[in-house]
Amino acid sequence: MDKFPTHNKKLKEWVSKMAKLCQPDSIVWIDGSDGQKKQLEEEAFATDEIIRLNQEKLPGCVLHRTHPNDVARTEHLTFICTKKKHDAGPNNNWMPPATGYKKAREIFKGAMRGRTMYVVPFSMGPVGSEFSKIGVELTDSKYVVLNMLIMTRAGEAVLRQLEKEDDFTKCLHSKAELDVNKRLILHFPEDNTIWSVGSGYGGNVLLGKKCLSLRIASFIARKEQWLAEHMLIMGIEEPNGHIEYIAAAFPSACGKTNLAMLIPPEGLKKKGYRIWTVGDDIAWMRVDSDGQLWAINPESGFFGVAPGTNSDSNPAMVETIKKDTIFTNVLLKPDGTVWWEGADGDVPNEGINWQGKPWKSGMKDAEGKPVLGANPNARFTVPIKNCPTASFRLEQHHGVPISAIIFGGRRQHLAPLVYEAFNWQHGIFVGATMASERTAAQVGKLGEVRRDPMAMFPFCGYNMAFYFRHWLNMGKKMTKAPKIFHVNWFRQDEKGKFMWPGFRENLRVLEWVLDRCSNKVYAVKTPIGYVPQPADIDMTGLHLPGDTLEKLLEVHKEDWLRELKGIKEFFRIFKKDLPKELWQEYEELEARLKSK
Ligand code: OXD
Ligand code: MN
Repeated sequence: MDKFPTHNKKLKEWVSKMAKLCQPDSIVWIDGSDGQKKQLEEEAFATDEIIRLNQEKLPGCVLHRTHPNDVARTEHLTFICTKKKHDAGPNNNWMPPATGYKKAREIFKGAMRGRTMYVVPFSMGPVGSEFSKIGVELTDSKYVVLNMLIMTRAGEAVLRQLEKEDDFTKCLHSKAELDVNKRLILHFPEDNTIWSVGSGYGGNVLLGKKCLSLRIASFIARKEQWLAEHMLIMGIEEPNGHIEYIAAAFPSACGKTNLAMLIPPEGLKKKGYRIWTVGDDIAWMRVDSDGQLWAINPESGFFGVAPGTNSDSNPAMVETIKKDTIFTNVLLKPDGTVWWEGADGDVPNEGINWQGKPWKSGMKDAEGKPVLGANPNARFTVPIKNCPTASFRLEQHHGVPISAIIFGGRRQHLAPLVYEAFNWQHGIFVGATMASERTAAQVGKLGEVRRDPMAMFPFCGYNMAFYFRHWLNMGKKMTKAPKIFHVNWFRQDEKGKFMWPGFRENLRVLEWVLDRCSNKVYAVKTPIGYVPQPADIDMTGLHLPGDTLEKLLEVHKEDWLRELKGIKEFFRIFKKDLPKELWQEYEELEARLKSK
């Protein structure tokens, strides 16, 4: 057995036990040094696990391709293993812990033979902050180690912290055979343990992200009275230097990353706003002694979707990924740079596509469908500190105070551009009834509504009815709770055209949100909440035809009455567990919609 660079008995025993199960040829402890990272990269280049990109044009950048059957999170293979099924709730796949361990043990047994087991001690949040949680991931993938070194604070400093505190999430990962039939992503919140086997895709294997920071953390957060949320965090600096911070939850692929680092539109530039990015995916929030909600981003990197990222949709990200980036499943160009559908510049004539096959622009498959250069879920992994809008408070142990919480979804007609909840309890109802409609880009019935409360439906590590109760309770702990809003960037006109340009123009809506937080503007009371008066949205430099803005803000009672049916159906899946306050909000909304 290799030497242990730790005195932590629990850690030593666990690593030994897992090594006995997986039988790696050797064990390497990750110290977080540049030298060790370089060595890992060299080894991975030698086996083509990663490919070195053009170092003049993309310094420090590499490319990785995952197995073609392993390109996204596999929710149907993701389980919460609690003793009681009721604790996992109707929102999760469930297995008893003993069954989960048994099934996965079969796959883990000997899975690391001929491989190295890397021990990655990592901290979610600044090392030593009261907000932070420690995990240790054991993995046989160099790609995972290299990603963890970006996405988390990993290495020596965390081991030192583990000499002071004993508590850590035990994360075990093996690629095993990358066989979809032998793939499981198991969470054991009662044991603070995650076992992931048979996958090499980020969301399934970077265990600090969705698995620890959302599923396990949400379970812990309920016990410890804080919130672990699928939210971006951004600061909006006014010309006088004052910065207000907001947290916002949107379902996956609704533009959180773009919003978190937006560059003000031309028309608003003269006002002197600056955006500071704290995080693009996850927020951990606590009530402090001042009665306010304070947030940190537990991650230290972005794991963003490449397709569609360009100088229009996200100029700050285009800058960010010019160096030190791991690209996954994008097109490799002949000059050793990369491309994806919706990237800047011309479509390249040729390259090697995400499956490692020769590719030519305009190529069609046997059925006449376009062959993509990049996988639609192709990603980049990059340190937040590369981002020109990175907040100077990223390393502050205390985080940032949150003035507003924004929920959002993708609704073609129903929801207006923005509205404000009447109060905390009503805001929880707004979050709990969040939904998105399927677009042509997704498999399934067009326009079908998928409920995704607080954007946490795939990530809440326990019964979501208890989660709603927890949110309601958190409101009572605050003397100055954030105001809650809902936005919809995706309303369409009769012809199916988006009415709002989105992207950087969204700052106009955030400006109204902040004005409401500081009681600067009046709003119109409607049955669903407070809606802006059109004149209060600054439209300088943005011309929308005719009465588009008025239309974007309209509340159609008939549509909302229809929506109530969907809400009722959804609430019913939680049976008696659903907090009565949410039914009360439902009834009050119905009454408001039915009154003249
Ligand atoms: C997601 C992600 O799927 O952030 O939500 O990757
Ligand atoms: Mn996400």
